[in-house]
Amino acid sequence: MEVTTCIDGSIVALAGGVGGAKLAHGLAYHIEPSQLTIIVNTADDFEHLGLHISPDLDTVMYTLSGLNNHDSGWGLSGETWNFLKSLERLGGETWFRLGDHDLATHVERTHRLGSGEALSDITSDFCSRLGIRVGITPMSDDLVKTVVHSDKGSLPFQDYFVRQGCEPSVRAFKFEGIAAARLSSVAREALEAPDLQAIVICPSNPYVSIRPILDLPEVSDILLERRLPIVAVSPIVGGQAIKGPAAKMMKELGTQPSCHTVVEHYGGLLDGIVIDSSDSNEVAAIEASGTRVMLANIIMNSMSDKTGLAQAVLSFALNLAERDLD
Ligand code: FO1
Repeated sequence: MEVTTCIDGSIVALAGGVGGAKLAHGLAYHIEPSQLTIIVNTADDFEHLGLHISPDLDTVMYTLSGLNNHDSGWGLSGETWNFLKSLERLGGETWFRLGDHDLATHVERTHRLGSGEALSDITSDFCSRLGIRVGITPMSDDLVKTVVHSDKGSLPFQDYFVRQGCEPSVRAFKFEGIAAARLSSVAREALEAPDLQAIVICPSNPYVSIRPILDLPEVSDILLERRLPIVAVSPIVGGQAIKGPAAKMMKELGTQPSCHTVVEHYGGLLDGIVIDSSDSNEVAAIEASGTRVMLANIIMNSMSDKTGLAQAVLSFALNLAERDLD
């Protein structure tokens, strides 16, 4: 991975699945590998067919290693589905699609967890074996489980998201285990690093991908203590989610799908937000609430979209640091 921007210090990115992985991929292009840590949501991890699945960690890991499936965003490119077909023949559960190659990740991870290895150590070993040099770490080595409270009752996250295709109307989200969960040590070190320059909140779902990371008890303490620019990229463009159910969730939770709603969700945490140039009509209202806005092309279809957006986010964050936080 080529490093093109000279950043005098380290950067932490908070990420969920596909959108987060894309921006993280762009950031990795500009930052020395040892200076970038991506803290990934694990509240949508679950056990399936006896396997521990960490969907967001795998999406980030596959994307940064260039192995990801570009169409779906999750899983591996060139995947085959023999395991799933054979499972179906035996009457097994096939609603969660595990490809043959992807299966190896879950089997090996589950095996190592069973031998007592921590999820963060397994992740860092997988990353180095896949040639990834930036830090990718789960938010926690402790189990946190997202439960979706909906008009169809309380649902485990993957049941809501994949099995029911985000069809139920959401009322609230609970992150079981969050109060007792500790940050992974790699995540803690990155957030406490003396040379940390900025925290980037990737364009992931604010409710179910970023919120669990922010709700870890230690994270709120660290963010309050450190006077560092926190900059988000909107997952919403033109009132629609770039991918996934974020806009649908906003409506169901009684708000308008907009970049402003993203800022309000983060409740004063953000120093800046990057929104799409087509949403310039939102600038005044967001800035009136005290958050600086940068306009950019935030839809990432190509590698140059990813690196271009990452470059814009980094200069915005570093500029905010110089101007406001001295
Ligand atoms: N998402 C789907 O919509 N359907 C699937 O069958 C599916 C399988 C899957 C397998 C492994 C993996 O790592 C991710 C997978 N995802 C699937 C993605 C996924 O669960 C969600 O995108 C995230 O949890 C939300 O960030």
